[in-house]
Amino acid sequence: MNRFRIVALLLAAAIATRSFAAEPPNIILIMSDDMGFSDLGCYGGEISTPNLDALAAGGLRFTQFYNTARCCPTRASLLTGLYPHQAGVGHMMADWNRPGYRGDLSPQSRTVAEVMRTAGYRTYMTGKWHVTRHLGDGPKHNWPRQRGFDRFYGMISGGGSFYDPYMLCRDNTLVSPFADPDYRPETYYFTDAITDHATRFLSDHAREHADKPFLLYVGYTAAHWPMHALPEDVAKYRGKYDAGYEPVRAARFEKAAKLGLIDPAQKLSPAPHRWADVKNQPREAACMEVYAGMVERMDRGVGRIVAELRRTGRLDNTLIVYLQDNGGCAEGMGRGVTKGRTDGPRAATPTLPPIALGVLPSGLVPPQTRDGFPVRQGPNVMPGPADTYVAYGEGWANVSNTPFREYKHWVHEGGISTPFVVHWPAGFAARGELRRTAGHLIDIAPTLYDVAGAAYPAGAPPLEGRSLRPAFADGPVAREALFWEHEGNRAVRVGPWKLVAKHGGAWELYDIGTDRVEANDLSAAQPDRVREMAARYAAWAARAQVEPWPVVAEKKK
Ligand SMILES: [Ca+2]
Repeated sequence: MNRFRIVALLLAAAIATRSFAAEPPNIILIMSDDMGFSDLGCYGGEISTPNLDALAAGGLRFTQFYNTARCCPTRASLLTGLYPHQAGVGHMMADWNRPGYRGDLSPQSRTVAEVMRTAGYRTYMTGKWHVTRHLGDGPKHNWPRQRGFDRFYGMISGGGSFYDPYMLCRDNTLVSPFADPDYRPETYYFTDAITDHATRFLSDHAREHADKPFLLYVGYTAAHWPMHALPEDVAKYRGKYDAGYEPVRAARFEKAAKLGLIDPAQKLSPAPHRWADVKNQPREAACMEVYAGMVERMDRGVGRIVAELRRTGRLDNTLIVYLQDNGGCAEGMGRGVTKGRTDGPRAATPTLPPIALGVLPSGLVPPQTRDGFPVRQGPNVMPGPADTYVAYGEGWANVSNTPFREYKHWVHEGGISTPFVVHWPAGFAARGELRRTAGHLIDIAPTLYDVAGAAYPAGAPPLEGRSLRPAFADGPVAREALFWEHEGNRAVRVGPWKLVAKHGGAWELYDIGTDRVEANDLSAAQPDRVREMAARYAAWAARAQVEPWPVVAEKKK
């Protein structure tokens, strides 16, 4: 046998082994911010989201996937596979010196990045972090690089201007968006900056680490307030929302039912506002036009990430997951008369001194733009540009959450229900199918460790969720119960049954299988079930470091 033949045989053997050994998939987690169940086209919405729709068509959509109703707790849970209080982030970023409420990821928890690294993965993150109270000059033990990510570009804090983001950071260094030698776009817009860095990390990976799998976590801030969108993105939606909430909600209901995502036998939840009662309808319609533009820009970013995977030959064996961190947001940021802020149109010329490009933004709601225009808030501000800072309001949040009740903060279905799109051509055969098994953020870490063959360290707090991999093949995912607590709003779900209460309110009992809009409270009819589920909730709350709301801060010694 000559040398060439031996080499050829060895090569053939290597190729054969390669094709039979299941290579661990690359993983991309994409999470968007403050969006509702029905915003995406593939979940019933009218907003154009062809790229996420394509992932859904080529993969799976879960119909009953849950988050934890708020930014920080969701991110803490996603990163650790624990309930948020167990990860030290039971509320937001304040430190109340109680184990469940440190405003900082617990040192005992292990992030997905830390664990996936031990399985040979390279780890990248772009976008919103929001799981530490230590911003700016504080200690960085809970910044992305210290919690397992090889590279990071994004926002350490939880929100800010899309044109001049607050606490913007590359790896371990805060940067001004306008004085960053490594990134000089023509127009700075945070959603694009997140996408540009995601694709940059992917192409660098293909060039420098082609032998390793990767984990990429993309935390878009679309479509969290402020309503900031580029004019060309808003233009497409001009006039589209002039008829108000009701027709959009009805159309979404009909489409989501047709897609099989909701049960048409159920009714829409009650609407909080009538369009006819809205005083400034042009401004209100503009809020949704801008929101839609923000979502579409984010979707285009997803398309660019997918294109980069395709270009580098990695699309087939990449597990892509898309979800949202909480339901549509009814917060009133900048919508009413706001002290010290200008309402109404912009002045013809700047009225304040400009801010040097190298200076870091001074806050979540900046007082002015770089070029000297005061940032306007109030009931007459038309949203979109950099010198405005308003939310889209309760009426549209209710539309986003069609057909469910309540919003971000609450643990009724409108607060905690999210689309969950899974795409992994090499991982399962199903295309465009729905999965009706309930799932929760706590399931994501175990799913990743399952598909990657990563070992979760024995000494770390036990994972709370289940691998969803059986559901990819339409099998069952066994579990006893799911739990929620945020600001005293609380819930437990066992099978189709959900026991839920608002802070200070009595338990309500619903059969989610037939009544996911939570219209028909069965608590009076089934007191035994209420008692049994309430006891389960109490046992979980005690185990998971949940404190009664409002949490009383423990004095520091
Ligand atoms: Ca959020």
